[in-house]
Amino acid sequence: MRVGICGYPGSGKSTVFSALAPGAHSDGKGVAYGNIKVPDERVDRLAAIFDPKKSVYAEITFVDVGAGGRSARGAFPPEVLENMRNMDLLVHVVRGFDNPMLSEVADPARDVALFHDELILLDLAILEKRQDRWRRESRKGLAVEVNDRCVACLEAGAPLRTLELTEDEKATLGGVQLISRRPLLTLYNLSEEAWEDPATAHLREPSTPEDGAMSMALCGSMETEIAQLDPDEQGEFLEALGLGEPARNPFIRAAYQLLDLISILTCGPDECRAWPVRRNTPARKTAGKIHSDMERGFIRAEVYRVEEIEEARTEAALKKQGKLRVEGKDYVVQDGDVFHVLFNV
Ligand SMILES: Nc1nc2c(ncn2[C@@H]2O[C@H](COP(=O)(O)OP(=O)(O)O)[C@@H](O)[C@H]2O)c(=O)[nH]1
Ligand SMILES: [Mg+2]
Repeated sequence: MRVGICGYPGSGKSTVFSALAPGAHSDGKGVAYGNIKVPDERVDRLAAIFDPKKSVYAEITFVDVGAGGRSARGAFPPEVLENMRNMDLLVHVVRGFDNPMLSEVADPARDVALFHDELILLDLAILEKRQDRWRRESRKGLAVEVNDRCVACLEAGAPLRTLELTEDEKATLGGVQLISRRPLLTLYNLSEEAWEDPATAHLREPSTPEDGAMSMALCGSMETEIAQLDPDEQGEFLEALGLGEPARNPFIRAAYQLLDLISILTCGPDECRAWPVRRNTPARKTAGKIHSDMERGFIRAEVYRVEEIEEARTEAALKKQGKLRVEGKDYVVQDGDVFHVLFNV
């Protein structure tokens, strides 16, 4: 799962990125990668019971797609677009502070509208070309219908993520990389003054996801300071600022939600671990995320919940109580399932 941090030059992408993914690295082409561990108290609770050699949290890869130099406002250079197209989720960092390097004052609504229009026009250019070609060829069929519907959606000013498509309809768009279909997290990067200003309350409150999009806010400069502190200092600092947690936590939760991810857990004497899985993934495919042999040789899965092992203390006791559920390959795994795969290769 790759989350792309994008936005106009000087909006604070690099700042936000380093605050959220400390220890990130760059590929030397101006693109930075970093993995963020997803905080998950269920891993800690399992570790308290199994006392494993290590605990491993689920990770998501974040990519600073770069701004590709000081481009004209409202136009991303091709190499940045290419990066953006390869992401599973786009995070649009919106400038909510006055940047002395830029002549324009901060205007989050303006940048959100520009970005929105830019994505729509990019997709429209691709789909109109297809439409023209297929009309010339008098082509008919589902692909043509879907393409026409997409064009109509974009012409009405709506991004493609708002268009509901069946699996068959989606398949007709197979290789076409449409950027407005990607889920979108709008991240308002506010100055400290703006952060404290009651007038920005509507930006700060994380919105409920709708049509694959949501928004939240952070204060990039404050988060950078927080990220540089030791864990215990962080707690004090957050408290002094009236923050319950660093912005990276709600940020990761938002990304998880928009990517439609859940976590399943595995445990044993070696490790207790959380694994990100797309919602509605069947057991056998889930097993393949852990190891390809487990998918190939899948026999069955044994499943229980964290609170059940906390009560029973051992898996043997769980089994005796009949709480170790046996599930087949088509069982749809649920968030927080502790999952053991029995397999044979
Ligand atoms: N006041 C303030 N300045 C910020 C904030 N975030 C970034 N900046 C500054 O804005 C400038 C551009 O930030 P940068 O992260 O390089 O932007 P990018 O071009 O989008 O990667 C830098 O001088 C940052 O120090 C913020 O939240 N508040
Ligand atoms: Mg940058």
